[in-house]
Amino acid sequence: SWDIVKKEKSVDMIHVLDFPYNGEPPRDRLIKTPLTSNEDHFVRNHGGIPVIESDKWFLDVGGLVNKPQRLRLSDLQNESIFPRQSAVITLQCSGTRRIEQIREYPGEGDELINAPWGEGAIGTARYTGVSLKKVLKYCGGLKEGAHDLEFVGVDTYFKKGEVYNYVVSVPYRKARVHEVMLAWEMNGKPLPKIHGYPVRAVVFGYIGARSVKWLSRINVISEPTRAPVQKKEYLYFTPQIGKHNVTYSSGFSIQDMPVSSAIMFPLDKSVIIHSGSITMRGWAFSGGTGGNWPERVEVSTDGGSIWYETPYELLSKKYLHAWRTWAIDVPVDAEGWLELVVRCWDNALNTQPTFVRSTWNWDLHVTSSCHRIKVYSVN
Ligand code: MTE
Ligand code: MO
Repeated sequence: SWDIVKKEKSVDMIHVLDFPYNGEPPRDRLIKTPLTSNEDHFVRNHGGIPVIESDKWFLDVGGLVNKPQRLRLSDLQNESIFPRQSAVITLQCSGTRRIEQIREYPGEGDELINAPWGEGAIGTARYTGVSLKKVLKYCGGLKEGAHDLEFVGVDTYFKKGEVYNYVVSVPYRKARVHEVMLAWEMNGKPLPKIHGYPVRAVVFGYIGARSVKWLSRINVISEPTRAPVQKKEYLYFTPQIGKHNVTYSSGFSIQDMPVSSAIMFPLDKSVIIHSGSITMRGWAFSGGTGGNWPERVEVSTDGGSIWYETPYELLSKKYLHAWRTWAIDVPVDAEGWLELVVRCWDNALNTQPTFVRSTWNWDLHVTSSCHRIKVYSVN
């Protein structure tokens, strides 16, 4: 798999885990362009990188559908059967900014699973493929009791001595509104191997974990899958839960990504020599179903007393399921250590928790509190 990493990813990716390979791009570069290049897009893997030949690949669609089908890539790409779907989508791992929760309290989770992500486990690309709803229609529609869609990846991973396939599910209502795509193109190029070649699911506005790469099978089922990734991972626990008292059923399955944001420039702990204003840059994103968007991004240089609204955005709101990158020159008189903060409001007036500790949870998911860094100001 290192050959694939070397070929498909930028040389200066930050390796969050070496095996399974997990990487995020350098902070300052990620937000320079509204669309993330394939080379710079973060990678999150649970196991190895399968190498699949596209002409040998097929997708089985079964379970609670009237006419189960085996589809090849050429079937999915046949536009007389399936119209194309193309959309600009931000994928965000639920582990983004986990490092802040680790600093607060490391928890006792499985470190192979709990990669110590910074602010770069997020990326935005144009994906092209077909809407899963059309594929299910082609399979004769759903049978009575159909409620969830189970996605099976061909990759395997090890946990506590057992071998599993990567399997998760999403509710059918997500596909009903055309927010699940079976994608074979990323930014106009065939999906890179590391991102799921030849076909992956892309689930808009959900945590990245549901967007299964190297897709091999879709089962229509009556309730969320019992597969371990669904039942034992990506659960949201109360702050009282830890390894000593965890019952997996007490956590709920994380699906929608809430509003969040991050400062990508300047870097934490840097010294800034300036003459009255400093530049801040970063991203803001709001997931969910039906499309929420970052409506307002505000920054503070005093830990969150006075806020300044960022004046411009680099990616238009016409992309309902994409992030917004922002930049601002904020006035600064003070010398010495400053606490820079960002917070975002989405169109539904959701905003971010104030501190990391407000939403600390045992598996260290969804660090969506206001992002805070410290810089030393020399005026
Ligand atoms: N699909 C498979 N088959 N195996 C995986 O390990 N990881 C998931 C998801 N799909 C995973 C997967 C997680 S947790 C995330 S965040 C996204 O893929 C990351 O997608 P990317 O690597 O293309 O950025
Ligand atoms: Mo993830």
